[in-house]
Amino acid sequence: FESSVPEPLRNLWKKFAATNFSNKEQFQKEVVHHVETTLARSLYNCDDLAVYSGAALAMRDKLIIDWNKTQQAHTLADQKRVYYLSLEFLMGRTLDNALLNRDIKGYAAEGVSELGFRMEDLIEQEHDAALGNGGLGRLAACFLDSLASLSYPAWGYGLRYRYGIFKQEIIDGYQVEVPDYWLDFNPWEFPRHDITVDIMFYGYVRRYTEEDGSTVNIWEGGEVVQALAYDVPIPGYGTSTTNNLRLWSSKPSTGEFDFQKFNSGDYESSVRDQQRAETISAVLYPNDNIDVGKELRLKQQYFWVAASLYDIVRRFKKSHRAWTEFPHQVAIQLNDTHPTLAIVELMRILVDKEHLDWDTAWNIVTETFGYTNHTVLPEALEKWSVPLFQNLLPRHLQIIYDINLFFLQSVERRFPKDRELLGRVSIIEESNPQVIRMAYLAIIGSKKVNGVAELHSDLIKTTIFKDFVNIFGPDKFTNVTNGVTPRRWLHQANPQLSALIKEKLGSYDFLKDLSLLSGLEKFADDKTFQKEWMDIKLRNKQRLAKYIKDTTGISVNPSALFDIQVKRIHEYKRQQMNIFGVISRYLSLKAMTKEERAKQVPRVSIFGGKAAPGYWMAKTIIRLITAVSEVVNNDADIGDLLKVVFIEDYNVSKAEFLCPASDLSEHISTAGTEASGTSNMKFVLNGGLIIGTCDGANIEITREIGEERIFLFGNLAEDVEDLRHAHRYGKTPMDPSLKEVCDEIQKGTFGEPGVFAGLIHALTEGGDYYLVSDDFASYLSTHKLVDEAFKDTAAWAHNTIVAVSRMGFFTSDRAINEYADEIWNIDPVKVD
Ligand code: AZC
Repeated sequence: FESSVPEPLRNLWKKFAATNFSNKEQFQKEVVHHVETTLARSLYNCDDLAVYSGAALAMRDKLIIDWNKTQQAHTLADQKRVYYLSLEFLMGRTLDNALLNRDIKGYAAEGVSELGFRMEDLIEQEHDAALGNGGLGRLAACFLDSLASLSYPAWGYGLRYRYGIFKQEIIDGYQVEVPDYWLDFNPWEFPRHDITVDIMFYGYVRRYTEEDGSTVNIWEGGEVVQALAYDVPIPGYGTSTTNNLRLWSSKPSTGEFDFQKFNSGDYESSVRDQQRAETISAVLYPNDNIDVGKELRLKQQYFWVAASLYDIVRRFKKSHRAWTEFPHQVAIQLNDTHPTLAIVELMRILVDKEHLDWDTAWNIVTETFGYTNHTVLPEALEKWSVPLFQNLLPRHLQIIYDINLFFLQSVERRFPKDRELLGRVSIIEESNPQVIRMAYLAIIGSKKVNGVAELHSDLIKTTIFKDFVNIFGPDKFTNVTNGVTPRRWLHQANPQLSALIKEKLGSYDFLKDLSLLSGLEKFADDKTFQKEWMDIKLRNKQRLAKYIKDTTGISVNPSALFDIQVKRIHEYKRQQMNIFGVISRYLSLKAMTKEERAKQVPRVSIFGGKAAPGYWMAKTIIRLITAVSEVVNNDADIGDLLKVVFIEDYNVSKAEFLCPASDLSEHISTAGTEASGTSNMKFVLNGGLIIGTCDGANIEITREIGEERIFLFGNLAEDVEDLRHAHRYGKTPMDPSLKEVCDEIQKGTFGEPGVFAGLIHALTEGGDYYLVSDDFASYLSTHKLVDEAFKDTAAWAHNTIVAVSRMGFFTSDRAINEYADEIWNIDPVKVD
């Protein structure tokens, strides 16, 4: 270690080394101290928010000591590290998670209670850190938890958005977006005013010949913006390893103002320049699974990637190793194609700045990167217009052209007679304007490419990336099925269930080794255990019922079957099919006699999720759900037999109380469209069953828990193409039950039918691209099976217990170990 403190004086530092609380009294002291000093409040001027803040600051102090220890241990160990580059980290709240991961929630809760507050209320004060859209961002957050819990030397790199994903309000049944300004108080980050990087955009490339005859390219003359680091400690569970998530914030590089302009009286324009710089990290793009191709987004990507690589390279250079050692010290994982520019930027650093020859640089690069693909949806695959790129990143475009040239030359040597192949695999698509296919660049520049569930990884190999499997061979392509962290998604979200499992298994070891859940299976028929199990489910449903009552005014019966679909609203995820199914159920209930109705299983259909602000069809789906709920919930014939609820502003902290409260959750994407899904795992882990299609991780969940415990329905991925074809040629009559539903909508039962015309059109003239009609009959009949199954409480309890006992595979710890062994080649580092 380099230290500015001379040896003899270090003892004083050691004597006064920061310590932190390790029991209730010390914790209370820290809380009071922070409330009175950091927050300048007092006993007489104190509320939940102030005490939350005091507790959070106390916890932060504790984490930062471990964070320091961890960074020192990692530096000393001098082992290979992994850097996880993700534009999204959907972290949710931190206090509860940190207390649980450090196993001090017990005394902390007692401590605040003695101070006159309730830990549950304090936790509720925290703003979600919502720097992500959906699955991709939440996966990154689960991975950080696992990396730390498994003691891997790892860093996350992302952007510190001033505005996270918008908050959703429902006004008159429609989604309204409200900005999410979350930084007024964020105790979990540390600004690193000493860690800044200048990042350039625009400019031009100057080429000159050195004395030795070599050509050098210099990118210069552009606009410079500064990246400032903010560090967020990530505590592992059952270890003191506390990793770092580094988020970059953008600032003008010349300080606050351009003083020249300021002094000459051009005040407004100097402020404008400042705002222009700050705009880069201002807002998260609110699109899930769709690429919009805006210049500012490309700026965000380069800004973040360039700052992160500068940081990674700086750290590597401290070790004074040869450049060829780089891949032995550094693995970089690209979370989707958003950080693909890192491949190009590392080439630029190695060739233009470090003067390595192209081939040596390229070998280093292609040994360093891994690329994870999260979707096969064509509209989500990133493509950047060449003219836009040329203007913003002229040198990078040249490098991409060279990468492409050498790649195509090698392809031509191996497949000499296949001109079409060259066009198909070129990084540049010959459209007008030309575009850069980022996924192809990511594949060519990476050592390994992985999908996120078995079916998805097979699909990318046989469809969108087929040619690349031919070129590189199958070993470059692999699968790592997603997982979720059991710390947040079982222990934190469902403390009662976690405690019951602990009682049966003897310890909380299952939170570190989820396969230990298998020990539950032998209790699946134990009546007392079943009762305790179902009682917990009921309490979780009661809590949700209370929340629904408080927030929407709708009364739901906690003993009804709770049927939940929460995720981003997207046509491929088919919330429209769910609400059509609800309408169909409503119509059949209406047609029944009183006696028949009395035999039905009461249902609560719960929806939640955000629509991208520009996604009109998704917004129409929300409107249909709210319109149906207005009608059904107020129909006296129906009463408790059917209630429809839309939960406003679905986010991580809401997912935490929704997952434990489901009997049934819906994962009903058109087969072959949902790469994995991860909420399916969370719901089953919390003792719910699934209705789903043969898609994504549903298939592996079925393999693990047994097909008698999952309600699968619908067409298979392999049939989708033919079915779509049949629709295009008008050969598929609409399913009669669906026709009935459409007629009812068009009759105006749910309000002005014109509002929903787009939804109906998509099913008819639109060609039913998502095959709602094809799957509808099987969807409805499978829901009937669910109703039947739910009547047999003992069998239901048995099945949910067995299912939970077989969910060990779906921990993100397993996923991270697979990445570590098969892609990154990294080992854990013990932190004392
Ligand atoms: C999502 C997939 O849609 C989802 O199926 C998967 O579980 C999740 O990633 C994590 O792998 N994809 C995205 O959120 N976004 C993109 C661009 O794929």
